[in-house]
Amino acid sequence: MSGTIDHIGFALLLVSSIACSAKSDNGAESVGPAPQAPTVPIEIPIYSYQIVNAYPHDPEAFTQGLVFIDSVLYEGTGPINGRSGPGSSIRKVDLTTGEVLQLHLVEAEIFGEGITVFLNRLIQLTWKSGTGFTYNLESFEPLSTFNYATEGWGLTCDGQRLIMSDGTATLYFRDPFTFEETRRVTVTAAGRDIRKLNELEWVEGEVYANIWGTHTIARIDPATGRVVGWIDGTGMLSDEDRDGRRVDVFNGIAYDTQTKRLFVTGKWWPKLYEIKLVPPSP
Ligand SMILES: [Ca+2]
Repeated sequence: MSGTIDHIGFALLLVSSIACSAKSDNGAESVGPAPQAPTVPIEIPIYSYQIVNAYPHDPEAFTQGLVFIDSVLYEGTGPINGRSGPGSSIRKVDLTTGEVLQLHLVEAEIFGEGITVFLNRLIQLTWKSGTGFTYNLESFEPLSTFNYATEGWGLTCDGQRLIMSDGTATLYFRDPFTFEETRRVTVTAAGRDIRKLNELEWVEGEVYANIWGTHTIARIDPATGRVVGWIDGTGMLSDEDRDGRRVDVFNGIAYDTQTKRLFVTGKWWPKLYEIKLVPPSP
């Protein structure tokens, strides 16, 4: 979606057991026994990262979707100014140089959002138009459209199903041929809904999701919707790369299944990073 960085701290996402006193219906403090605590504490590991490689990234790209498949980086962008008007696109990008190798601009009134690839098609969501587009993966020739009732934010594919976010805490699973919804799941951490799920990536059986407005990626169990890990991307874009630049939120995750490389970037970021996750110290 559009907008500039707001400073929702990562701490807001660090959901842990919350101590609260029980209240009766009339608001009086209950003096009865405390609710049963879980027998196993809920601990969600927080991964940090190590930068393996830093590559140039088009600082005009308002990144909404990122996919790496068969050695090609595909990127979907929103309007150049991040709000409305022209510039939404799908593009093939040379990973190492950042050069845009192929570009398809969508109509100026369309706000491009997440993208994914299924078979020989690239699929693109739009923010508020309720319409998605499919393209020939090689030529970017438009093939068809489909409709949905929610906003469109992030999109990925597990090989059999499309998985979509709409800015809420819900992930929608859709048939990749008919685009019909087949199931949905609410994403939670320690029992609390995790909203503003944005760009998505299917990584080794989990869904990775940028949380809009934060430096955080959630690692989600697609079966239960539970967050099984956080990735704290704080500090990735250096002060030097931010200096004097217009940059927006951390957004864009791509995974190369062949080499197991993980790529991340952000809207208008001048860099795209290959990162390695660093588990928390025991
Ligand atoms: Ca992605």
